[in-house]
Amino acid sequence: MIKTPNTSVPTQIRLRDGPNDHTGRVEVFVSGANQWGTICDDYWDDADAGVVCRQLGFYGGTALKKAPYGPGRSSLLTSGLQLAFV
Ligand SMILES: [Ca+2]
Repeated sequence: MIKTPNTSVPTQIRLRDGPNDHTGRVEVFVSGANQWGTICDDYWDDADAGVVCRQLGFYGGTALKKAPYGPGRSSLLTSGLQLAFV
């Protein structure tokens, strides 16, 4: 479950444009907009990365900032995302 500031909706997550299948830019599917969006790195930390990676079936994750795998093509940007396991 991903919590955004004002909604709490099941959604999809994927990694894009990384050097392997367990590294990349995090993108979330925003069902309201019906499109994939990228995550701004405000408040983005290892705790959030851990939630994303476990949701993708990995043991844990490390947060990288400053878009090392590019800004993505989507104009949809989710900012201030705080992730937690519920
Ligand atoms: Ca955080």
